[in-house]
Amino acid sequence: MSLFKRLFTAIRSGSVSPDEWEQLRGTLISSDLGANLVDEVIEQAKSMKADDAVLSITKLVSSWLSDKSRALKKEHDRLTTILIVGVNGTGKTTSTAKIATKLINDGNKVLLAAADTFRAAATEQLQTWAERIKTPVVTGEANSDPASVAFNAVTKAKAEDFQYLIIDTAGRLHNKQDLMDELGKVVRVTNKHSQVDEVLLVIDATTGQNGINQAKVFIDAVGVTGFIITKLDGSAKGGVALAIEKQTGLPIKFVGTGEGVLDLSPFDSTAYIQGLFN
Ligand SMILES: Nc1nc2c(ncn2[C@@H]2O[C@H](COP(=O)(O)OP(=O)(O)OP(=O)(O)O)[C@@H](O)[C@H]2O)c(=O)[nH]1
Ligand SMILES: [Mg+2]
Repeated sequence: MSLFKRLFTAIRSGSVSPDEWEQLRGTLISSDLGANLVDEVIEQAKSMKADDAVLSITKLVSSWLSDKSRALKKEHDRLTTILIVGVNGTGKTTSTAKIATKLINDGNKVLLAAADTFRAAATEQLQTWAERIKTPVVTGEANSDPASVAFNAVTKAKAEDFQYLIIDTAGRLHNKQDLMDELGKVVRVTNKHSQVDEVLLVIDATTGQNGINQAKVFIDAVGVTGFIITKLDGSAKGGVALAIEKQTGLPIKFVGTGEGVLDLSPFDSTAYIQGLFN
C-alpha cells in the first residue's frame, strides 16, 4: 500500500522533472485519494526543500485522519444499538455477522435484526449467519415495514437483557429517496424505545471515490457515526480510507478483509499511516 513511497523517493533524489511530477500525480490519483488531495500533496512537495517536504507531507496526511474515537460504543447500563447501513452489495450483512461474532467472543449477548425486508433472500442470508454464529435474529415478513422489525427487535433485546442489538438494513429500494426515508424511519422508531448508538456506514473499498459520494448522502440522511471499509483484501488502493476520513471527519471503525466471519479488524490508523509511507 506504500502510497507515498515513490513520491518520497523522487523528492529525496533532489530533482523531479515535470514529467515525473505528472507520473507521481497519476500514481496517487489511481490510489483513490482523489484529485484535490493529490494536488494538495504535490503542491506541498514542490514548495519545499526535500527533507522538509517529506516531514511536512507526513504531518499533512496524518492530520487528515479523523480524531474521533474508533472504538465501538458500549453502554454499560442499557442496550447498545448499532445500525448497519450502506448501498447494495457493499457488505452490510456480512459485516453484521462479523461484528456480532466479535462482540459474542468478548462475552456479550447479541441480538440481530433483519430489517432488509425488501428482498426475501436478505432475511434468509442473515438467518443463515445467525445459525452459524449461534445468536438469535428477529425477522419480518417479506415487504413488511423494516421499522416494525426494528421495533420488535428492540423490544425483545430490552426484555431479555441483550447487551447489543445489530440491525441490518436494505441497500436497495425503488430509489435513493425511498431508501433514505426508510432508514430515517428505522432510526426514529428505534430511538423512541432505545437510543441508536452507532450508525455504521459500510463502504466497499473497490468503489473508490464513489464511496465518498455515498458517505455524504448517508451522513445527511441518517447521521453516520463511523465507517466499515470492506473488501480491502481485493484492493491495493489504500487512498480511499484517507480520503473518506478527510472529507467527512468521521472515523473508520473496522476494515473487512475477506468473506469469512473473522475477516474484520479494528482500523489501526498508526499502522495505516506507516503503511502509506513505507
Ligand atoms: N473479499 C471480501 N468480500 C466481502 C467482504 N465483505 C463482504 N464481502 C462479500 O461481498 C458480497 C456482498 O456482501 P453482503 O454482506 O451480502 O452485502 P450487503 O451490503 O448486505 O448486500 P445487499 O443486502 O444486497 O445490499 C458477498 O459475496 C460477501 O461475501 C470483504 O471484506 N472482503
Ligand atoms: Mg444485505
